[in-house]
Amino acid sequence: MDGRVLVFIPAYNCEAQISRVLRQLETDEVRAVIDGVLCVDNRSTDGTRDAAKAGLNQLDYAETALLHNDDNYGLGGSHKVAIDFARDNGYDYLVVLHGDDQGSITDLVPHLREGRHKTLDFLMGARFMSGSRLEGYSLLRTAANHVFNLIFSAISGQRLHDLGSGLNLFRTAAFEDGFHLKYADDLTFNYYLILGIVRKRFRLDFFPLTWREDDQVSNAKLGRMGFQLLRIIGFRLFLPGQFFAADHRRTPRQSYPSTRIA
Ligand SMILES: Nc1nc2c(ncn2[C@@H]2O[C@H](COP(=O)(O)OP(=O)(O)O)[C@@H](O)[C@H]2O)c(=O)[nH]1
Ligand SMILES: [Mg+2]
Repeated sequence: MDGRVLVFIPAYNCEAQISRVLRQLETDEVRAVIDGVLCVDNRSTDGTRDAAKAGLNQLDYAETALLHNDDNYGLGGSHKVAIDFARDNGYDYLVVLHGDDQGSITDLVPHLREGRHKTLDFLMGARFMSGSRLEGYSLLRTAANHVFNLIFSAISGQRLHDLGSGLNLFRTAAFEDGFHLKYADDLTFNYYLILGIVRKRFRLDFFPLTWREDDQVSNAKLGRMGFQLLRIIGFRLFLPGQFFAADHRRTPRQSYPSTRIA
């Protein structure tokens, strides 16, 4: 197939949900637009690895892989592992689908079928645009997200409908110069990424998705994330040159080694 697509599933302590996420990939509809599946276990302390292995075994794809990070690299660090894997294994696009089953790949499938990604560098899922649906989100959380989206949009001069959902598509070649490598390795990685995408004038668009919160534990606590967002906004606004040159990681690393266990 022209333009090979890899689904990357970041997973950390989502034993209860990872099998459901992998089952999403079993249908013919999904298999028609996806070429390979990669699960990156970020040193889970529960049964995530075994559940992922069993779920991957049920899938019928040309390639499935399970990587175990050599250290806990966070969600951002796991993205860096997956981007390396996609590049090294000849995938042109990387779909990120969070391992805790809050989103559905079926929201992206029609866009892949239409080939919309081929005219873009980044096609990002959005929880806060016309057509999106939120299940189990508090009013406060939704309102806070809208406010931050508006601030980031004003800074960017471009409408941004989400700063970091758990279902996104990246063109692998966009990362060739390593612009993402110094972005934070934790849950804030996406905030840096979206600012980097705008700055580098990549072709970016959004699609609406349904996002649920039922049996998942949300680690992106509103207060802490709000504080981190304000820091990023201040830094980006007042010291833009330094912002894009700085290393935003708590633990700077030369590389992000992982071990293939399946
Ligand atoms: N919290 C957390 N999630 C990680 C980590 N590494 C990978 N993940 C995965 O990243 C995704 C998003 O994390 P989550 O805690 O659910 O954040 P939230 O949904 O934004 O509240 C989930 O699929 C996790 O399994 C990590 O070090 N910490
Ligand atoms: Mg989550």
